[in-house]
Amino acid sequence: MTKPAQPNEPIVTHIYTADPSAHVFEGKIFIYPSHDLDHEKLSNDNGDQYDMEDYHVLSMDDAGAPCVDHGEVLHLKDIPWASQQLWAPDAAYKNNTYYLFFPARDHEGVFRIGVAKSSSPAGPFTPEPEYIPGSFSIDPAVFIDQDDRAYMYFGGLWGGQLEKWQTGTYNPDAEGPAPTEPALGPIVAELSEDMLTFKAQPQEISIVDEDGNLILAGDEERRYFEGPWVHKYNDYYYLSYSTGTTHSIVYAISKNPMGPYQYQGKILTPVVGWTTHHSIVQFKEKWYLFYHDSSLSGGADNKRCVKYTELKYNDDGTIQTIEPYKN
Ligand code: FUB
Repeated sequence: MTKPAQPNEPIVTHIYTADPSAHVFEGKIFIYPSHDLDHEKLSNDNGDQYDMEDYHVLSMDDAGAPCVDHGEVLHLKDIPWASQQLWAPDAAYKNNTYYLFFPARDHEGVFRIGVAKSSSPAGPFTPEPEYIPGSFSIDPAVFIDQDDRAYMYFGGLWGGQLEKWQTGTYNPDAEGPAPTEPALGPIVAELSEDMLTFKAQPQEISIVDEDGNLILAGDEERRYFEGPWVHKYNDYYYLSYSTGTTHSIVYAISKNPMGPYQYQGKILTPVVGWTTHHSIVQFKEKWYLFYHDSSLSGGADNKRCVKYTELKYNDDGTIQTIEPYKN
């Protein structure tokens, strides 16, 4: 790939990519996306059409530089505990090691979260033989705080099975809360020093409105659906996520990484395709939103492409809403 990666354009076009987790490692922007396959699968609310089998790592020397594909860095066949669907991953650096965190269905069809290790941000990654004990659902995002404590945020409704874990154990028949009940929040767990296990039982994060009331399940413009991401700006933790059925990326802030978080507003308006999924990263004084849409495939929900654009804050710390198709 030699063409510069322009804002709001696919950063690569030779493969379909989605769910970008961007980080600055070794002075470059590294992107850890899902790798969508060019196949026609039954499309349903369970997410069967997202039947991915491997991960590629991408990198850019700078915003606007060509995007390099470092090739396949991990394949389903090499993960002993996983049976299918390698969904949205994330990466982190600690202990002189790069960690790739990823969800997949285990051999019982239950989503779990695994970890793989590498000495390079570009992989290849070697998976641990078992998933992280006590992990469940999808979309891991790992945030390492200034004090070096690492937190994993995760969880997604519907195909991501979050509603099936409300009692703490997996119930395949469980439904989500009624529209007038509090929505399910994302889950957070602090990671152990070696990044391979949870330090304590995962706990649900509360997201409240401007009056301190929990956001309700029927409030689909604001309630949590999937794709959490946490970053820090001016001593506040920003939790951003997808609203799923209403297709926006929104955010909430807190003084504590475990919450509660107070809802603030919209970061990204709906994109082409059903899913929306993002990450936020600072690089050389500027902030960037990495996101995906389905424009490269002409709108196929399961054939997406990663894009990026600059993200701007107002003086009061709020984030300016991005409308990706408006100049
Ligand atoms: O890519 C599969 C799933 O679609 C992700 O895990 C979700 O966040 C959604 O983007």
